[in-house]
Amino acid sequence: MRSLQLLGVLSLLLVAQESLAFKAHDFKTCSQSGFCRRGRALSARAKEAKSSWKSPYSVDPGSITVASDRATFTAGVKSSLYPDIKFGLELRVHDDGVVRVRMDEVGGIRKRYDEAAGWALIAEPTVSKDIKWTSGKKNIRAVYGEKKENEIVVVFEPLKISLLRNGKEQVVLNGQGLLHMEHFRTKTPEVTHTEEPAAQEGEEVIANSETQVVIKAENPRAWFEGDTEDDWWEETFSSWTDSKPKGPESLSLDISFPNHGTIYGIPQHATRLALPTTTGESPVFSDPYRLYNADVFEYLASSPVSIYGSIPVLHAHSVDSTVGIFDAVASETWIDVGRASEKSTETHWISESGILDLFLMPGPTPEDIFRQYSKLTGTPVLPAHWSLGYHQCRWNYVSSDDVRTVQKRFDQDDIPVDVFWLDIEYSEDHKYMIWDEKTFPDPVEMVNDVAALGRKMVVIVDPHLKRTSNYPVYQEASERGLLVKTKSANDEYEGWCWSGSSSWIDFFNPAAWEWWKGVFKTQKSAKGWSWTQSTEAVHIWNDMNEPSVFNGPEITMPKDNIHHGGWEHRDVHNINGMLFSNLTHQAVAARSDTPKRPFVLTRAFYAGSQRFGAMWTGDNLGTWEHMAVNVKMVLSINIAGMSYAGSDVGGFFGNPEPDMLVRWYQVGAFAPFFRAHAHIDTKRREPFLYDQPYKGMMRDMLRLRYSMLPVWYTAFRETTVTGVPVLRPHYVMFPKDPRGFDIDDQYYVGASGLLVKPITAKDVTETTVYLAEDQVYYDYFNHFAYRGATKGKDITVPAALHQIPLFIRGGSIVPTRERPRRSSTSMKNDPFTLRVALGKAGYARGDLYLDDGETYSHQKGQFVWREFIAEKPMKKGKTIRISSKDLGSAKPNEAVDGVTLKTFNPANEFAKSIGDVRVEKIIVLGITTKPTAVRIEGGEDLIWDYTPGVACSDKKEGIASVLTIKDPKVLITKDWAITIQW
Ligand code: NBV
Repeated sequence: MRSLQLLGVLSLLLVAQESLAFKAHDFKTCSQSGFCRRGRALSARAKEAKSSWKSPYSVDPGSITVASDRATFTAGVKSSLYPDIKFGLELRVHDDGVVRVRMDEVGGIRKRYDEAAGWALIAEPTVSKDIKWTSGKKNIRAVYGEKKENEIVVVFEPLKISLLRNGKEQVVLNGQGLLHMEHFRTKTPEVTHTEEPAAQEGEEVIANSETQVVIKAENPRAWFEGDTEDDWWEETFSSWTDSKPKGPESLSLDISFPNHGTIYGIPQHATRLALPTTTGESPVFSDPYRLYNADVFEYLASSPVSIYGSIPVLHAHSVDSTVGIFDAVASETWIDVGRASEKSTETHWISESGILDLFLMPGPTPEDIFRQYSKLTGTPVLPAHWSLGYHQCRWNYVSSDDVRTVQKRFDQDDIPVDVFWLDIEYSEDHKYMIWDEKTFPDPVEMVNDVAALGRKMVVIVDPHLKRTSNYPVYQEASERGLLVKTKSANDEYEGWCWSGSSSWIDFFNPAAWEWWKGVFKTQKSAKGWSWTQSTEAVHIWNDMNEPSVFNGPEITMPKDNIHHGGWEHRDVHNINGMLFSNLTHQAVAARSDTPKRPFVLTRAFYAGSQRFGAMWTGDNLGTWEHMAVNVKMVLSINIAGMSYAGSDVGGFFGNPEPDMLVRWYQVGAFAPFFRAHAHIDTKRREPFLYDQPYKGMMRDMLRLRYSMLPVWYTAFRETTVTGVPVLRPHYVMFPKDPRGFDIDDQYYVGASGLLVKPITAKDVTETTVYLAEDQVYYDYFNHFAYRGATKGKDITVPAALHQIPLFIRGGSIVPTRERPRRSSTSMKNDPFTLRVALGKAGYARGDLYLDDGETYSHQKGQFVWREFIAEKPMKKGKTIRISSKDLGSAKPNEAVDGVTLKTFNPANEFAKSIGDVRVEKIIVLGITTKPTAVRIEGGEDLIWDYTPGVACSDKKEGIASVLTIKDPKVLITKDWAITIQW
């Protein structure tokens, strides 16, 4: 009986996978997507027409109205092609210099979707108080900024919008005349789809890919719109037909960066961090980058094809300027990237629907862009501390005893782990939250057994609900009318997914929100079904939320499905997945009396998703190229605001050889989110299953990660305040160094000074690492001091299988906790080690942030935030002073996560709870000669030893001198100073 059921499950899996298997023809290319084809054709006509091309759009100067806030103006816009159609343009300058440009059709026969920004933004931005628009005959302009360095100019005819800094163009909209907002229209009788069209006099037959359309031969708009009503009213792809009841409504816009040769962003694509071109002489990719959240089976390792998530944010970068744009659009969008010259980039954005709602971020540095972008869409949430540990997942741990055994094996081998995960097979018939009693007869006890050792569980909850009367979650959603509807707007949409015939909750419907929160309550509730077979140690994994629909067009929902408010799925597609993780995050937070920080992993995401948890790069392959591109993808998602990211360690598909798995643990240990995961068909590959030396190498990497949890947590603190990402690529660290612009295989971890280059190729024994500055860099493990150069320098470093190239930048102090433990929770009272990596001038600094790691008490001032400084005190002779002081009091409002404290009490309850925690060791790298004494300032002499070697100020390279202070007798929460004397 059991085996028959198992066979059933397996055959369902096979069928599902068969229908999912990546074949290029499962997903549209630009030429198969009507509006993208139209957009590219428009740009081709413009190119061909060269200088005679003129945008038909212009501002009506008489219509300009400056609002009472003085920062906003509105104006009427017309297209000479359609004199009767009215468009409205609105520009406003925010208090941080960001310019918001909105354009919509006015008084049209329908309304364009205008709510994308509403879901992405944290609040309505405040406008600048010192803007003065000056309107002339040809343009309207405003000069602003602290030094009046910024200028925004709107030229009336043809419409062109430019953002300048110090007179230099930074961002130009419609400079190439590709702006086109297709207005709503009624299907005209002469446009008919016929099987065998007969041409009448004055008409010709034009064939497009799928249909044949008869149109009037003389079409004065053809120079701009093309000759055919190409897929205006209906579109077919493979066996699907999109009914397109609203007709054409796409939006095309060229956005140029005349002084920026490199661009980054618009994740998610499997490609380099610095985006390769898609147009021009010899484009790297022939299709534009696509943003259309999609479950792409076995995605390619180098491709502009859209995958699970979309963040329409782009950075344009050059040695003297970084600017950014955020295009708040939720519909399918394609972006062409071309280089006008080595130092100038042209992009062309083509979206299927929605208004134009574009934010121009003036920079001028990458850090400014992060600040400006996170002021709009929020900073990442501070994760629970335990969630920065190691996560062990596979599809699937098959029973509660399996989970217990895996936990035991980790402990037997002293391998640290914090979280065990359950994939879809825990559930009965894929009815999520309903345990399969045969295999998980005692779920609460199982979770308690895991929690008893200080660990958590993450359980998958997919968005597809099995349509069956014995699934209360579906039943309630259906009865309350909370499900996405078909195009008729009356019937529940039914699609096929893991649970067979399924429906999807419409999270655009506010009525779904409270109900979903109720579902996650662990106590019985009178209001509806709740997950009583769960505990507060259970956190949630939201997969398949693109949404993935096995039998849908492009493995997702039909675009003409209807959401709350009557919007079509096409209008909201890229936001849909974010709402699922948003509400799950809220639901998990709301289930406990003392709210605890939820952990929610999402596969689909949008701008703003950083507020709700972590993402991962989906179903990667166990190949070296996927390992390499996943590092770049995690960097890309970091600079787009979502720091909490990682990829499946080991590769989801395939059975990695042990050496590959070791390298993958190195990649994972230096990703913000560190989870091993594997497909159901793969062999088990938990680290304890391997022979030496591999097992030891993986354990070492895991222990290294755990020792560095203070670094990760401190880096996350910073991103919750500044938005500067946890992983920082070279252009972020050294924006003026062009040699670093293309580097995406090495990066820095927060402001810690750690520089890492994970090895992502087989049989490597050494590698080159680029040092962008004249500074000393110490090998983390053997203390070899390398010396960079002002113009940058490549160094060759050892990188055998057990080694990950990891360096401390001179000038940094890195706090770690080095006692091997079985999980992060057992480290709460562990002592710290400080690595003081003296910079070339003999100075170093670092910081450390700690709190209880799981509640929100840090927002009420329950935290410890310390600054460590090593310096030569002036006029005090030959001394180095290493000190620790409280940072929270200095910057209470900048401490963490939306804290608005006026004062901060360094002796708060949390600080007291770790009052005994010591610094157990201080390692000082690069002092010049052997000291004569090391003592606590104003106190006793300390025990130390010294190995001579290269000093921080030396030009020569070699093993650095190391001073080890064994038990400095200082506490982590207290102020102290230690002097090293000669
Ligand atoms: O739930 C099963 C898998 C999951 O393991 C994986 O991580 C997700 O990305 N899921 C996709 C569905 C099917 C994959 C073939």
